[in-house]
Amino acid sequence: MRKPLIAGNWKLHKTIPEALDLIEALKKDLADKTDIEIVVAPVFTALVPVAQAVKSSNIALAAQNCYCENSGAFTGEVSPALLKDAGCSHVIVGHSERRQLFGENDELINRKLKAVLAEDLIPIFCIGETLEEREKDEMMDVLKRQVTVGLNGLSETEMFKVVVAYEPVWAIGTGKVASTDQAQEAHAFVRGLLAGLFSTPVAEQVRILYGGSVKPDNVDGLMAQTDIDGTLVGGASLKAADFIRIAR
Ligand code: G2H
Repeated sequence: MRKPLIAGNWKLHKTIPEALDLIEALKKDLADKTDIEIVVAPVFTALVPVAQAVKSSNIALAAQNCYCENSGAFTGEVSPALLKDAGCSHVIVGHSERRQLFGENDELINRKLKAVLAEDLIPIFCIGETLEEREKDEMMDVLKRQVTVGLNGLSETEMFKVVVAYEPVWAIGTGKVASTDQAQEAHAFVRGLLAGLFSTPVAEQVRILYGGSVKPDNVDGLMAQTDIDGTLVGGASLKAADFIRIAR
């Protein structure tokens, strides 16, 4: 019922020529893959050339971040309108690296989500607890706060467009993937939150991706879980062979 989505978050990696090499490899080997949605998120400077390269392919383009205003005196920021102009259809919002390294809080992330939706772009809304929060048994409180504040004020129609990504911070780039049970438990909890905050149809239709050290050798177990609808892949999305295997 929910079409799986696999997104590659290239983070701060790849020059334009490197990005184009990777995208050519993905286009070649994933052209027949129409039963899933494939999204890649290059650095800002590679968005326009990659947008040209994925035109008429089954690969969609995401930005890794944006600001919550479309124009004005906001030195160094990029807006949803400009990302759309560059060829993006998706934007990652609230990634834990933005939250932890750049001080983004739930309120700012909520404003960004609304700005992305106002441009008819699809937000990939990231949530997840830190190791300290998990060890203090606060995982559910943290996820509840992130979901409640992050999605505050969104209409049900807007919610159908949102993609949620659960990324436990302790599993990001560490090689420590959440067990399939841990991931399923968190995804089911988030789906329950969506039902309570919005409606059963929203909870049933919104895709919840798992992210955090997803690799070719752990993706099958994750994807077998009822509430895991795809993956947000960092490190393993930088190598064509790994990302292709994960997508397949
Ligand atoms: C989590 C993930 C992609 P990685 O940040 O968003 O990265 O797969 O390297 O843990």
